[in-house]
Amino acid sequence: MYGTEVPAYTTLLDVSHQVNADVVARLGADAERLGSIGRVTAERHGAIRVGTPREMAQLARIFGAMGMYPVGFYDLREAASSAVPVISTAFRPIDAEELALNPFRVFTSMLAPSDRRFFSPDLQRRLETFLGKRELFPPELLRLADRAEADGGLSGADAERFLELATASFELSAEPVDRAWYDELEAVSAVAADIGGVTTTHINHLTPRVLDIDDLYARMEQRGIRMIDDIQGPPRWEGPDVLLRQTSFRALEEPRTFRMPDGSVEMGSLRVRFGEVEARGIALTRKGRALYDDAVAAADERSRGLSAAERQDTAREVWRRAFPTSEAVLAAQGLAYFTYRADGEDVVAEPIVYEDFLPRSAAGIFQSNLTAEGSKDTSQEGAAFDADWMAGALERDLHDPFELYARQSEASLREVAQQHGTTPD
Ligand code: OOG
Ligand code: NI
Repeated sequence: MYGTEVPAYTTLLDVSHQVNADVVARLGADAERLGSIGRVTAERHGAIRVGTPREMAQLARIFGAMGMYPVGFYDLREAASSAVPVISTAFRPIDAEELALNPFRVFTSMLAPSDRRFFSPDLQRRLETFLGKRELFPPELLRLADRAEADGGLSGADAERFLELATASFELSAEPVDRAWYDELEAVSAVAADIGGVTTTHINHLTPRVLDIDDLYARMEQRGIRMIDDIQGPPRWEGPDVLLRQTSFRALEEPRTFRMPDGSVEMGSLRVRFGEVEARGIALTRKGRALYDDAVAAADERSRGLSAAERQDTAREVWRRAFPTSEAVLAAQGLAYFTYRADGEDVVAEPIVYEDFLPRSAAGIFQSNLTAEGSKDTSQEGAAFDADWMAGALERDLHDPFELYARQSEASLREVAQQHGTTPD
């Protein structure tokens, strides 16, 4: 569906597959250290944006039917240079075997109309009225979702129906867009208009995973596709890949119909949807993450006014000073998560791949479709939202990514200890 709606996505998939095949040809088994080529080829994340806690809770039921649960809390309103009026979580499988079968995550954002930095009380009221009237997901879909989750699956015909209704809910609607309402919201924030300016939701992007994101970036530019200025996240360097590196191409113009203030219908276009690609590295512990956040801040500080190439060089220097250049030292210093397995008398460490997102990259990715900066009143306080609030809105547990990685690592250690007839300390 998404490839039909956004043909450039199909190009991105083609180039991703070429890049991955070349890396495997070049590096052999080493290329698969952070995931089998089968998994990496199938792997995607998507992004969906909704307007209300009720819509978020409904999405949680639909993803729950597919074994995908909310993990992590991201506040994109805080990103210094690129704030967007949303708070987010990501739906994904939470155990390693499930992830191997279904390597799919959906970054899911909810609009925050109560945030005074973006919305006046009057606009908040009209926005909430508009959102309160729309129905994104048909009751039949939600009923099937609940049954799937309760029973651990659906019969063939019901499963087909569930997929049909779910897919249709995320299709770009042909309904005319109210021009005046959309424009009013867009003056505040393009993301607010994308979410609250229309009566439906849609896939915002789908993101394949590549094994060499620098190569992909260069190949897309060679094809004449304009990418955003930077690859977000850590620089390319000789040490281990950690967390997440992401980049995207700019949102493309898509034809849409508009209802004008005089009641007439006109053809026009919107730039909302784009293509993103990512490379994944090792999950960092809280201690490793603190090191990462400090390194990002230091690289930023030293990069002001520099070109994209110079920024990468600067970040690389900062990284060399901050991060160990081997997995073994990452493990020894408790900076990253590993699983362990017994190999004869030896214990072998294998990196745990980072399955989540980074608020700063996410804010940067949101900018891919912000053609114009909206207006934001920085003298105002933001409304308080946190992980507990999100769990309440979703009416289910919100998993902490650090805890999930730590549990996986500890479980593997217990198994090794059992095989060696000792108990771990
Ligand atoms: C989500 C942006 C965040 C990522 O990969 O960090 C994201 C959006 O644009 O709705 O997808
Ligand atoms: Ni994304």
